Amino acid sequence: MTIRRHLLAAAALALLAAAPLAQAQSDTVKIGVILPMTGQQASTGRQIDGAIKLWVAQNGKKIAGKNVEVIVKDDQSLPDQTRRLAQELVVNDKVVALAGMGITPSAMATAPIATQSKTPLVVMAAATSSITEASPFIVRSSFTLPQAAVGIAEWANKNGIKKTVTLVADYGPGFDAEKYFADRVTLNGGQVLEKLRTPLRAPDFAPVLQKVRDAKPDALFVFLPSGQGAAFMKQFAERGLDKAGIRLIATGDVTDDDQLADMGDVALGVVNSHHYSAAHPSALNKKFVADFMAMNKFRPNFMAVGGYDGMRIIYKGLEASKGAGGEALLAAMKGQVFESPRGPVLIDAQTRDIVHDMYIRKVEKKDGQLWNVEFDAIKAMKDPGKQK
Ligand code: VNL
Repeated sequence: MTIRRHLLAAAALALLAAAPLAQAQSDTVKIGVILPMTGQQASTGRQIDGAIKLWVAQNGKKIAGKNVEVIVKDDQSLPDQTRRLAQELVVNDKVVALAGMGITPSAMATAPIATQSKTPLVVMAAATSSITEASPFIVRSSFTLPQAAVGIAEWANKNGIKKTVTLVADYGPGFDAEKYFADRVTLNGGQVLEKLRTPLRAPDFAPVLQKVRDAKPDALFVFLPSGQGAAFMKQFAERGLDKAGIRLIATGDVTDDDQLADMGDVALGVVNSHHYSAAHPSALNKKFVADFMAMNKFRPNFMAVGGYDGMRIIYKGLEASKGAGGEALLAAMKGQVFESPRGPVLIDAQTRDIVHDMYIRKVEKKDGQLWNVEFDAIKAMKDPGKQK
């Protein structure tokens, strides 16, 4: 009995203590960002975190008269952690929006929390097509693998590449890349000799590269998540596949701007497709790259742009909703049209997915540095994964 009374008193005290706090908090809108700041996908976390800092420095911490607070949590790209952190951010911190999501399994683990709590979740990195279908509260600022894979498949068909082998990371975005590349090249008369996969965690490229060598395709198509490109390129060169006349084509995840400088000349001439290049020749992008590098001391990649644009979607959404979350914020995120450092962008109101230009690029050296130089584009591309 005494214990019970004691507990009740403690609970009442806690509530009392929370009341003025809750009031003070109503002047603050919180945004909860979950990123892999450590572990295998740390480069993605570092890029998005750098972009968020830049966005806040440029756009301030006040929206509709309220203070904005961005809370960044590290999930080490472990989906159980992502889910736990999302729950804490919603229940304890009362965030109006969730954001981040370095890999597809993290986004999938968080989707039910977004739905149940009616909290908009802005996916800034993960890129499996089906993510936006996992919750009506998900909005995507990154891209989709079907968008990237179809772009390079069409280029291959038009450029005399007949026989291909595919190599992808063995999970959601890899399955999308493999399927949409293979479907498109075969539709246009090309051939896929073999479909190879490597594990997301600690991949070993040696055995699959031997299989590629034996299959003797005209080209190898590769998708690997951001951060694995440099290790892959090194092995591709060490095993002499470039010398064996096997052309390398890829999604831009592999020729990641963040790692391109470390890849060396093996990357030269690699044709790939993606939605963002640090060399995109617009005034807005030049300013974005210069400001990002001045602040963070490294080159922004496509992950940084997903983070930057995701903040734009949240900020403009909150301006329209006057700081409210839930359905009001979600509605204000849908249908946004704006110029991104990547080019023109639309958040499709129906699918909540991103519509943008998909560029065909070639790795070239300029002023001693490697860049993805855009030379063609498929304009205003919707996610082919949604057009079933
Ligand atoms: C994903 C897709 C992750 C593309 C990536 O890098 C990437 C994903 C971490 O959906 O998990 O480049």
